Amino acid sequence: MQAAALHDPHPTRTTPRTDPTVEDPVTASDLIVDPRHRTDWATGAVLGDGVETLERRVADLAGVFADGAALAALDPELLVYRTECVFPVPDGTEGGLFWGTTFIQPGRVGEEYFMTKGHFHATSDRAEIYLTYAGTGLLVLMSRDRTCWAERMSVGSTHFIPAHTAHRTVNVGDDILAFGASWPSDAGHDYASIAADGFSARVLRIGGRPALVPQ
Ligand code: M6P
Ligand code: ZN
Repeated sequence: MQAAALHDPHPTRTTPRTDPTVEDPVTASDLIVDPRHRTDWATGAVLGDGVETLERRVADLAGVFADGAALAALDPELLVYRTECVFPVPDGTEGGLFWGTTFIQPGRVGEEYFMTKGHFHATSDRAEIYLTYAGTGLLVLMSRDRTCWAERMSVGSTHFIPAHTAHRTVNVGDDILAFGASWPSDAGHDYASIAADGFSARVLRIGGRPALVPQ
């Protein structure tokens, strides 16, 4: 068929054409191909070509939690969170998207729940979307005037992170918190602002329950 030879939508494909877990109800055609990635809705695991993983352990998180002594008492190798992400275009590309899943372990540093470092976007006017696959958490948001608030995360909760808004996720449950994220490929991560000034509130266990506590 001539048309198929003219257009390969996935010229760099390395995965098999047929996913054995999915019944194919579609007529065989070179113009209809399998997706390059799949997400396991139960766990958030991202499967497919070129998924990049990143791990953040206790040793990587100095200065992030309020109680430095409690952090120092933990095994430096203890995993706090990790990501499985897809970067289909080079970092910094205007008009592209990145996506992936973040998995935060259950746990605390003193009375502060395990959480991500958190960041503004380096290109500050870029937004982001989150979608929870598993667990319970809080998405802590902070505007440039340092107003802090949080949204509850549970399976299916979907969150719009506006431009110019720092974001950090906190696992307040007893199981892994897994959430998907997608953000513009020219957003970048500004960790320095958070390292310098922090968020204006922290999620602490008070009376056995999580509370957003102004600092
Ligand atoms: C989400 C996205 C990523 C981010 C990750 C971990 O998946 O927002 O961009 O890297 O969470 O958060 P952080 O980079 O703040 O540690
Ligand atoms: Zn972001």
